[in-house]
Amino acid sequence: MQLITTHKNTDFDALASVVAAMILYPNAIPVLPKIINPNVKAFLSIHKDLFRMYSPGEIDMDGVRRLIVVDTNRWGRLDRMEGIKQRKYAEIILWDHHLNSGDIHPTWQCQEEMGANVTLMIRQLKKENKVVTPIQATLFLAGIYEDTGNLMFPSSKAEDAYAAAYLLEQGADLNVINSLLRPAYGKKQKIVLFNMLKAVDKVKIGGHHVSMCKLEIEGHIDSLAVVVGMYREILNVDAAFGIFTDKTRGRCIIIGRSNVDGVNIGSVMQGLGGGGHPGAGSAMLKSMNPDVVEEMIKALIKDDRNVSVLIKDLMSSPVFAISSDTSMKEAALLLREKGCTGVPIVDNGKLVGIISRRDFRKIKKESQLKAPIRAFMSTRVKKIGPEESPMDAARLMVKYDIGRLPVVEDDKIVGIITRSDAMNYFYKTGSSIKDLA
Ligand SMILES: [Mn+2]
Repeated sequence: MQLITTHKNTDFDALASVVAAMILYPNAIPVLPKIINPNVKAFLSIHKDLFRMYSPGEIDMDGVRRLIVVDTNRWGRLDRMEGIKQRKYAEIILWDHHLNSGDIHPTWQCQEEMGANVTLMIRQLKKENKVVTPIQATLFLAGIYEDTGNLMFPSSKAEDAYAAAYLLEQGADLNVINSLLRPAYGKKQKIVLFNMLKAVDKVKIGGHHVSMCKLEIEGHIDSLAVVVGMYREILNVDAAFGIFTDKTRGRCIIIGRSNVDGVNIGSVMQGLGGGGHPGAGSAMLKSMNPDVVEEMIKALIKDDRNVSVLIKDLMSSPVFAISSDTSMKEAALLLREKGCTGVPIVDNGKLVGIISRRDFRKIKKESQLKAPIRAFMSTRVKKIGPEESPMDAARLMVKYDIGRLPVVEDDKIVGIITRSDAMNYFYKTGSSIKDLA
């Protein structure tokens, strides 16, 4: 006997992957965990006749020769598959788009970083010339949209978009997808959101604005993830976490949402024993003090940031600088010679100002060319620290319309970052974009 299964809290990507596996492995029986996301449950109850799913209780696990696992690489996320884990002779096939280390060691695997797992499986369906019906295409596309945040999560790949286009060609119905993915936002959720907004706590971690909210809830509340997503959007922070303690059930649910590369929710949640993607994820802990959970999250974000790019990695150094007693004429010649539009002014190692081409417009008489630049330079210099993020630099550049930011540590200039440095980082072009300053 062959089984197909996926992770608990089954979402659309997981269900889509199970259905795709049913096409690829026509003799395998699909088994879903008991706990399924509410919108997936609603979809299945409407399409019961089309997608016959089994529960682990209905299966004689001793007869399983082959297990096909989709959308997770950890035994702990499967439902009642311990029997197969223990037995060594079952063949295990893995389809997964999470690159984190799992404890499922498959006989064969397709494991690749992708926005949605079903994208990997669509690649195989196309390769084998399998027909995808409009209903299957609709489900697959719901999986892609949900896991990639409508292709807007930074984890989305070009292949996800190609797969989405292919599914639209196969007749995926966007009206159905809209109603499937519409968040279940009702009265209960509204109360939670209002309470969260009353208890706002913002911190800055490694250049990112992060909001943590600790809240007590009573009993199960659907769609807490949707509420945390709305909370993040309303506060307009880079990342938000909801730490929900449910005393009646003695557990703590942690849900995170992020909009930036520097805060990877998936790895934070993995550190808490849960899982997810760079943009979204969750974890469940047994009766934990929420203050401790908050500290753990902060530490995990900091840990993770060690591998992400900071200003000090992008800046140029040493910095070409001139002293404030340089004459305007000399400064103009130096700027032309170096081909730059501005230069920091440093006296005795200290940044005292910046002179840029536009400051030369202040010159009214020729005699002023002999004056020292200190009379014309801008002294209110916007600067940035070496530990801040490229996004922080980009924000300052856009807000103040400046092309370069001196990087300052303990009053000393340690580097300079230009608009093109920041642009090259964001577009990962590697080639130089002409300085727009
Ligand atoms: Mn997935």
